[in-house]
Amino acid sequence: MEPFKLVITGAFNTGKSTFIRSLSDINAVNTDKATSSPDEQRIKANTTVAMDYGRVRLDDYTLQLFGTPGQTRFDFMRDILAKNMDGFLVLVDLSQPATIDEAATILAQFRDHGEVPYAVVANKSDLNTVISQTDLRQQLNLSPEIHIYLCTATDKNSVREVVRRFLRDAHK
Ligand SMILES: Nc1nc2c(ncn2[C@@H]2O[C@H](COP(=O)(O)OP(=O)(O)O)[C@@H](O)[C@H]2O)c(=O)[nH]1
Ligand SMILES: [Mg+2]
Repeated sequence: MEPFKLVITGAFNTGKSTFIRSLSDINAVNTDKATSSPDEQRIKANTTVAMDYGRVRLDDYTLQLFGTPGQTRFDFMRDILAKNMDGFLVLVDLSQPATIDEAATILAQFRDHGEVPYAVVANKSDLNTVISQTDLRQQLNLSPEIHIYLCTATDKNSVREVVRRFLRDAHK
């Protein structure tokens, strides 16, 4: 079977690079550089500037994983990475409401790339959440058939389970 091209997107610091690192069978390719703005430096020292890349065999699938940069100034990379994708996951952090506004923008951008399966991943489920899944669904204006999966990207099993469920739900 052809590899399934899965794009992992979402706002700055939602856990995209971690998600790919946890899932990939190969050493994930990472393009993190030192963060440049003081606002970002307060949050983390490094940030993805071009892409993350990983690859994984999962059940009957071979997945190629592409992670996008989070900051809006790298928006153009999202369009490049979205070309010919077979599906995408948008990560949000329910303890950081701003990541949801950003997810709405990203969803709009990715939907323009054609009809492929997608889902929302509520990452960092080990942290306190300030927003409920119901509010998340409402804020993103998600139709009922779009799934929201809870995830802890630092936990390999959690990430594998999310992707398994996504593939299963996408191919129903
Ligand atoms: N507590 C917790 N921290 C996480 C989780 N996923 C990622 N992180 C942390 O969040 C920070 C940002 O992760 P990173 O993968 O660089 O985010 P990216 O900007 O979306 O690529 C890092 O410090 C990660 O260790 C999670 O599920 N739980
Ligand atoms: Mg990153």
